[in-house]
Amino acid sequence: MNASNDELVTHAKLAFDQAKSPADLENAKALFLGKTGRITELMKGLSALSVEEKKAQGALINKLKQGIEEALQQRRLEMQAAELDRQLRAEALDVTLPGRSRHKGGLHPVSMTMERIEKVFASMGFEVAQGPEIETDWFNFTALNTPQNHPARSMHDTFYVEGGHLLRTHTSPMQIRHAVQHVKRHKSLIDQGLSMPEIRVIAPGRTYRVDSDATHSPMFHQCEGLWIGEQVSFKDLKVVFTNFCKMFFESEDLILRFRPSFFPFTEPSAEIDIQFPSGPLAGRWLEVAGSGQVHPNVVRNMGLDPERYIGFAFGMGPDRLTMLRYGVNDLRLFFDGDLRFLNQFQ
Ligand code: 2NL
Repeated sequence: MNASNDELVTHAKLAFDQAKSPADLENAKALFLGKTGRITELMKGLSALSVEEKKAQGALINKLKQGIEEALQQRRLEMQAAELDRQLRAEALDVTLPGRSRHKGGLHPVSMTMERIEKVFASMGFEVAQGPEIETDWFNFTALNTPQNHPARSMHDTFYVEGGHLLRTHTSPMQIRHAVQHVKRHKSLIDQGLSMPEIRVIAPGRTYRVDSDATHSPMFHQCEGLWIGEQVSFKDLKVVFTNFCKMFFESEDLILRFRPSFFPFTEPSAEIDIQFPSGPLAGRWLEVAGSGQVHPNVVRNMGLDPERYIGFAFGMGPDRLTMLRYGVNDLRLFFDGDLRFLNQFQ
């Protein structure tokens, strides 16, 4: 044993301190404690010594080994502490920073109109139908008495998808589906010749047409209504729709006009116009809906006898109603998603 051996622990400490990572440290450890490390070399040297000297030197080497192992362990702990410190710093929160504000969401103005329409019609006993936006030719056109050669069925007017399906061009298919279900549900009553409960439903939702300008969007909204029974007349249509307009526009001060028109699914048919005698919209007739007595062919396609069941239907555009209610002049503003516009309705 000589001076350089005495300094072995100091050298090891230095090497361990210089290690920058746990991998470095393992390499440094091998230099001293590994198979060909300094301590092992010293051990090998013992074999040439006498028993007495082996004992003395062996004890010394063990002490060196212990010293090196302690230095190693100390450095390991140091590294762990440094790593923990680094992690804590990386994850540290500066609690003095201002918080991130959360933007409050809100309903789209057209959704507000849809909810308003649903509420008003619910107050008059109407259910709300649901149904698919991708429809069959039968539910969208054929069941609604729209002939094969009708322009609404052309490629220029309707979005066709694969498999003979199409994007619904109105919400009427939901009402046909609803009516068919209703008739199924009451089949035993009907088969016995008894009176079926009336169908009273509205169908709000998205609809699609090949059309795009300041007043037409390829996707737009519609809300239709249907009332079928044995005594339902045009007078009921007038009452229901007048009530609706007064409740929707929150005004008793408006007049309605039913102007003769044509739709394949109703006969007779009428456009419904309203006029406000006062206020910002005063003096102009505003088209708000199409309507009519449900065509006998359509009643038959619901599974009902048109000699016994009769009723009315109407269809309106919630996008346009929203424009009227809030004085918006470009339909496209509803679908651009510009928050400067949308936030004004919150
Ligand atoms: C319009 C025209 C209308 C209907 C929709 C309808 C639905 C069934 C049976 C018969 Cl299930 N008719 N819907 C009737 C007349 C007019 O809408 O211009 N809407 C904006």
